Amino acid sequence: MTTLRMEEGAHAVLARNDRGGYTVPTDRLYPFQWNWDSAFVAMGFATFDVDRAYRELERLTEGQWDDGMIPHIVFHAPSDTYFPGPDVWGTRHRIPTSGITQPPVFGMALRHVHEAALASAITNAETRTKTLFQAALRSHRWWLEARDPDGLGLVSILHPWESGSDNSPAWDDALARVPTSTTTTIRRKDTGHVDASMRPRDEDYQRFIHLVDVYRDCDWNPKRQWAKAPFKVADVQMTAILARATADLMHLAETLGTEGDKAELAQMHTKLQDGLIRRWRPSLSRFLSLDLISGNDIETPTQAGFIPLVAVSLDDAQRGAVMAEIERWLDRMVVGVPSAPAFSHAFEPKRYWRGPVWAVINWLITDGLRLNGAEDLARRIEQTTVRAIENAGFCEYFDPTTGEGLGGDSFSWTAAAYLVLSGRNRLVEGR
Ligand code: 9WN
Repeated sequence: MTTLRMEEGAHAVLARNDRGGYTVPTDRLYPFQWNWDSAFVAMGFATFDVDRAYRELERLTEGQWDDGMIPHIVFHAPSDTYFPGPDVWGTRHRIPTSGITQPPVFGMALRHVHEAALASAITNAETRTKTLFQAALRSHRWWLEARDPDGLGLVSILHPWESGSDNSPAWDDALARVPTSTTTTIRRKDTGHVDASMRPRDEDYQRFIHLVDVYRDCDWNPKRQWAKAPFKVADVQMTAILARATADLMHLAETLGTEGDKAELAQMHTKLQDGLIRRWRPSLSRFLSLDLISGNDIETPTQAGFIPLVAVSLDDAQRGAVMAEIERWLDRMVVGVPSAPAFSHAFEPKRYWRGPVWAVINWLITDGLRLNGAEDLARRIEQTTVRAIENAGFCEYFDPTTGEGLGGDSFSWTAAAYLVLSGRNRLVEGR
């Protein structure tokens, strides 16, 4: 299919998943607004409809809590095709939301949308960006206060769903400590939409819901949750996204923020960068997350180890080592970067976050490679990602060994990734 037809297809996916100013990740499997999905989707919209891109972010902030947290799901309208729904979360915001969060791609998206607005000269852009900038700043403050109370310069997840890489082998040891008992009755819906062999196991769901039960019993109070959390991981992927988003807010603050905003953001940024730099492990050529309950480094190889490239400048030795390591992960793969490498004992090429490739993860990794001067490798990864989508369609994720499309189909963030990544490569190739 030609790039033009594919772009039309991507627009059609976004139109089909539009529920009135916000986009569901895909019909039925994920029938609400998800936090980081919407941030990527806003960047996709920005390639052809800047007003709609703003709407996506604005509708997400309808779910923002008074303490600044932007929840991982906003339940704008009821649906019975997903578990756990609002009744399980039992939160008390103006509109129903989940009680946990997701990677703060929001700030990255805001800069992207704002720049697209400047290029297309739409009206009210500055006012809209300023309002969203304040929402982002409040959410970043929440991150540092609620999720780095000890000042490590690393923010923690209290639930694997917060990472966005729910079923990652990186969480296996930490999650194994979480009991499987639940007070909530588990009624999975996901395996009615997607083959169970691609999804987390029942035992994982029991632990996921145990955590929800614990935090609901804390009334979703951040301090009580921090004290009670049976799962607490200082995550380098989350911290890197927060640091990158902070840098993007700093950029916006140059023209739209106060001196106070600028100073506050600069302080956050330095703290997060310092925290990340301390997580580099030369012997593994990756950055490692830290299990705050056991005190151990999480050495299990996953894509998260490369995400800090979006936020830190590597020295020459680090850059060479990371590039060689990514090449090793790409070896014999039809499409990379896999979420776990084929040489890992945990590798399952079709199961959620245990091997498959996500287009949005490649978007982050290639941004990071570019920021660190690895243009050729970035372009190669982007091109294989674009080709995988052209061959298999706008699937949720891809088997790295075959390129087969898996999970949900007509997926919003894959459509957004296509629009952004194919656009970049067209510019390079002059297609
Ligand atoms: C739980 C929506 C979301 C993504 C996550 C992905 C998956 C949900 C689930 O779908 O998570 O949040 O029920 O499996 O892991 O990254 O945001 O697309």
